[in-house]
Amino acid sequence: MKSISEKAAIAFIVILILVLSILLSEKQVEKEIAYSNEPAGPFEEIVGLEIERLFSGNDEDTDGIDDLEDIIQGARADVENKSRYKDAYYRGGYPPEDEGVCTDVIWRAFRNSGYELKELIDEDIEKNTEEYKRVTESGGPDPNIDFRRIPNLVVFFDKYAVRLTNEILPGNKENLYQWQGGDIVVFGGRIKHIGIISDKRNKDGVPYLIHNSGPYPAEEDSLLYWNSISEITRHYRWIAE
Ligand SMILES: [Ca+2]
Repeated sequence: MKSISEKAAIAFIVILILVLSILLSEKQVEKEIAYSNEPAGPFEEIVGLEIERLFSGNDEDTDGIDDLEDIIQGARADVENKSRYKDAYYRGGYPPEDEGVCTDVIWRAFRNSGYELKELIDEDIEKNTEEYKRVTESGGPDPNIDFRRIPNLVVFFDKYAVRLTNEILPGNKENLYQWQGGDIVVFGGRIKHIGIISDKRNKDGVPYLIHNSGPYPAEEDSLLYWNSISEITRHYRWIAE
């Protein structure tokens, strides 16, 4: 049988252990709170890749805005206009303002920059019909639709625009500098498609795509996605001579 002093000593030790464990657990909570309240250091911030902007150096419609910027704004206007995707043939060539397909984003963007793409393409087709396989295969020029067909745009831009890399390397400044707002991109794989490159970029520096793949035109971070489903076969820049 333990004496009273022994019982008191055991009770004291038990209480001491309890007090110490409570103090230690409070210290741990304090430490965790302090850790979670720590401000993010400079290395934890997500900073987008800065890519220098490039311009054409030409202002065709003399509105004080560079051609490439005008092309972006014209494509963006089609997005804001919510032109419903509708693939149809129109007498006179131009679809109504509230309708369009991917190629309609292109001539609308160019019109905003001071270039009437339909006239330029129709004129070239008239002079050099044999160069346009899509035209010869359909029995000859048809100004009602020729400027809205991707194969014809490719022949035209191959001749009159600057061809650039089709490769996109996320995070690679040198590569992404070659992708500038106002450029034109053609997807020639499984799904034939065309769009305008935006001046807006994701955090890896990959530019957004302004295009109409239905139901409405959009400006979105989908350049790599589109390249994965229908590879890029052309990348152009319109530099007026
Ligand atoms: Ca301009």
